[in-house]
Amino acid sequence: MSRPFYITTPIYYVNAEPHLGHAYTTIVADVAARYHRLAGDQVRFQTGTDEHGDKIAQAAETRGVTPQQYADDISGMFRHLWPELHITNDYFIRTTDPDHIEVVQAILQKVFNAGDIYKDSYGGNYCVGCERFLTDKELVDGKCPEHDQEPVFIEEENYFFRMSKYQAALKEHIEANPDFIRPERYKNEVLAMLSEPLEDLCISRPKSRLTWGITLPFDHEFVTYVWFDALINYLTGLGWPSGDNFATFWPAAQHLIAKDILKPHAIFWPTMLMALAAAEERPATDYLYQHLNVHGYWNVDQAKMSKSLGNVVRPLELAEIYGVEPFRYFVMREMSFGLDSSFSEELLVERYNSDLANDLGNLFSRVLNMLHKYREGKVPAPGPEQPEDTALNRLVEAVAREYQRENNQFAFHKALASVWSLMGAGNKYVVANEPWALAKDPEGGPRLDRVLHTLCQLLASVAVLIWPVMPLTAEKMAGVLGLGRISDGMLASVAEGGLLAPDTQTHQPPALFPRIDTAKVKAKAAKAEQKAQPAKPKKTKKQAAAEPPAEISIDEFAKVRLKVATVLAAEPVPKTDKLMKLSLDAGEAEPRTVVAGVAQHYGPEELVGKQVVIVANLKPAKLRGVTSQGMVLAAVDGDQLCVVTPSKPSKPGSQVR
Ligand code: ME8
Repeated sequence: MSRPFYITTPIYYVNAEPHLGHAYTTIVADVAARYHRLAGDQVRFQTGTDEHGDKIAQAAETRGVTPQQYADDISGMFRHLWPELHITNDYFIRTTDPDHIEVVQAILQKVFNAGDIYKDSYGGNYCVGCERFLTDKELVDGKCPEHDQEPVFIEEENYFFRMSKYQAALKEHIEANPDFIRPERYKNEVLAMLSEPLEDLCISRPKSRLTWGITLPFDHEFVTYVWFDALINYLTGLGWPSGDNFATFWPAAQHLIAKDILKPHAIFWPTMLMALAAAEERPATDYLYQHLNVHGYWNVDQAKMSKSLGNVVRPLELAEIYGVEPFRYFVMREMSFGLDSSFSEELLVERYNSDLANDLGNLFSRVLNMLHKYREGKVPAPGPEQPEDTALNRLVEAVAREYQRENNQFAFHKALASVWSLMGAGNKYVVANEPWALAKDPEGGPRLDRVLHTLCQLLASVAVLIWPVMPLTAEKMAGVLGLGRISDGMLASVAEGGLLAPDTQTHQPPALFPRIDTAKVKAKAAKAEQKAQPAKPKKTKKQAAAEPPAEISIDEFAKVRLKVATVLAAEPVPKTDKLMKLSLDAGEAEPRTVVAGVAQHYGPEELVGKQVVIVANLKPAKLRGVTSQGMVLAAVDGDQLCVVTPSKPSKPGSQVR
């Protein structure tokens, strides 16, 4: 029977370009969607972008464009990235879509009319990064631990959602439905949050402070809080409050997020849904989602991915070098769903060579080459069955069951490990049965038929099972095996066995995953970098400095991000007499370190407190073991050097144009 399945990703903020983290979540959602299609379920998969709020308004201002222009630009990057990664979302939502604005206002009005939204005055610590007020308990050393930033104290009149009213009911629901939030560690985290009294949620911002948001329908002086706006996207995309999609898919809703946004999804959202149900005089279960699936964080080479560290992993760059499918396979196999994982290109290459080139690629070409050599590429009718054939067939059935069990619980890494156990078993079976010896044995014909038949069936099963993760590879395998297209609902046939009819004509196998020569990859990357920067005739440093620069266009100049920064600390870099290590406040979440060649012209005490102008988007570089994240501008007159400073004190982070 076809069951509905609705899967969503977070809608991503448009204040940053898509990176590995966004790609991972969206690939997981895609694998879940494809897996359910393969299982014959009726699937809807939604992703999109979150476009209102302080963060976006600030990012747009830094770029000197309107928030809408800015949002259009970055939202477009997300929208266009997904097909490149073979993502098959059915819908892409933007919180600036007119229908979404209408839905948010309608829900606000309903909850307000029911008395669950009220006006009050509130003072609290607001973190711009989180876009919410933080409780004292959440602060670590007075800072937001997520953004390592001191919150700003804000006191003002605002509207509040009576979240506390639903605390007990939510706790009860989670306890009665242990897989409402999964894996379990996150359920426990949420129950721990709920063991303390919940405060009501501030859900508005006065327009005097923020205009980039949805106006409250009952008070036009305010816009709604970004989370109240964003979470509702999951309903808007289905056409709430009516229509077929809403009726079919909302009862089967599952959300997918990383641990960073657990609280909004596990506490704000279900209590909002309970309030909506109460306003409509319906049971809460009519509105509560089925599961919240929470994954861990990707770190890069053991560190948190961040722009300032310059270690942001761009999915398309990897996909271009290694192929989209190996990239999808790697992230799905490498990360244990729910736990953090560390990304490195070396690990990707290792997995590619061992799992894809060796295990899968070799077994595939080995079996098909034998089939062509001994049976003209035709799948033979099976000869009599022996215990080891039965054992291998049983293993395929068992793997198909385990695969479903693990995938249904979002343990995709386990499902893949289980499929890969078939490759090991297949190879062992080849070695044990020695088809090459059977081919020489005049009596070996029926046994060889059985062995080749069993191996072909195994490969056909593998092709179907890997389809959600590597659809093109799966289709290629299916084409070569004469299985035809892999279609919705095909999963059931794997457990039943016999995907290939006797006499099916197969084709010569292509090399599915040619081994990667790591040295070649490095050379290719270096070449690509060279290509990106047109070769210039080599000049001595002096020549270069003496020559006037060629003309540049305004667009080229616009690529250089110049900012005002205040020197927080300065110290000479050991073992050099020119370099000074500066810690700068450039109006960002964390201070920046910049190494400047000013030590012969300034003492540290002359620099601390001074304002300087920096090139903020210069690629980080290591100077004498210190990573420098930018460059300080200075006027050079012969041997004299003086740093450039704004003529009036300016806010750190101000753009210099
Ligand atoms: O929070 N590892 O948007 P966002 C794994 N707009 N996943 C990561 C990651 C990492 N290092 N970094 C980001 C928002 N992600 C809100 C959501 S939903 C109603 C509103 C992924 O752009 C992961 O899915 O900050 C995480 O939850 C999400 O990006 C946060 O995206």
